[in-house]
Amino acid sequence: MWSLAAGLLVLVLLSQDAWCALPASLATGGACPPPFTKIGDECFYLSDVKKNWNDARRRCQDMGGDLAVPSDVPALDAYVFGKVEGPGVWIGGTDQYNEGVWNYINGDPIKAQDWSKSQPDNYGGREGCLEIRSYFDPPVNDYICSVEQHFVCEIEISCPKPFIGIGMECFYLSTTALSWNAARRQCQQMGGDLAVPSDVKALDTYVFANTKGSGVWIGGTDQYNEGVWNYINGDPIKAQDWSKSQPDNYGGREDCLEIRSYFDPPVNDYICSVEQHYVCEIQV
Ligand SMILES: [Ca+2]
Ligand SMILES: [Ca+2]
Ligand SMILES: [Ca+2]
Ligand SMILES: [Ca+2]
Repeated sequence: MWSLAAGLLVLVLLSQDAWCALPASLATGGACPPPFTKIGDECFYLSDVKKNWNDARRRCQDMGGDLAVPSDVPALDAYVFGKVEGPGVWIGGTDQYNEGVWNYINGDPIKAQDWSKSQPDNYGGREGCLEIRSYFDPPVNDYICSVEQHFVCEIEISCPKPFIGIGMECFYLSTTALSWNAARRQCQQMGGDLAVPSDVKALDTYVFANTKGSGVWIGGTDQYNEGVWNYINGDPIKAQDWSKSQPDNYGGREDCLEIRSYFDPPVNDYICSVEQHYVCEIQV
């Protein structure tokens, strides 16, 4: 009985708090999960099939996303109509439940400058769904929901607290200082590991805006194989991320990977036993 109650409590806590969705900022880099493509700082998928607006929305939701809410309509328009002829492609807006009230499906307003001239016009009294139209400029138009046409889905990643999204990755910057090995154990206890950032510069910007330390551990070491540097998941460390003349194994005793606030690029090998802040990453 106790375990059932505890389990329910955990479920309640998780659903209320720990797993609340944090939209990731893609502004500084990161990849989108396939088959989504990064456009600007968002992840979109242009369908290869045609569906009416409601079925299109369900298809996007089945993929873990929803119909697109583009922050940059002209950029999405350029992408879409480089791939399909159109003429119309569904995106995420509708007034079918509240005639004449237009917003994106997430509640965001539709920018006045994105609407095509004299749209939305609810033409024929039966246009309830949002599309971009190839020969309209600006391209946003209200159109007949039942028409089957291509559509654009969008996905956002969510990071479990206390992780935050940078690009398509979820990181946690520690509030305490530990040696590299202790830091790694701590990250693993949180369900992750030390960070393997796909965009070191983006992580660097975030980290040194949020900590005063000069060095911060990330996930790489040559302590088991001197001079052989990779991230702990086996990924190579990009040459352009290493600070000038690093790794230098200074004093013959630098075996752990850090980013350093006053190095640019920031990646450096440093003394594993030094206690400093660290960045964990969790896979989602
Ligand atoms: Ca309408
Ligand atoms: Ca219209
Ligand atoms: Ca070394
Ligand atoms: Ca060094």
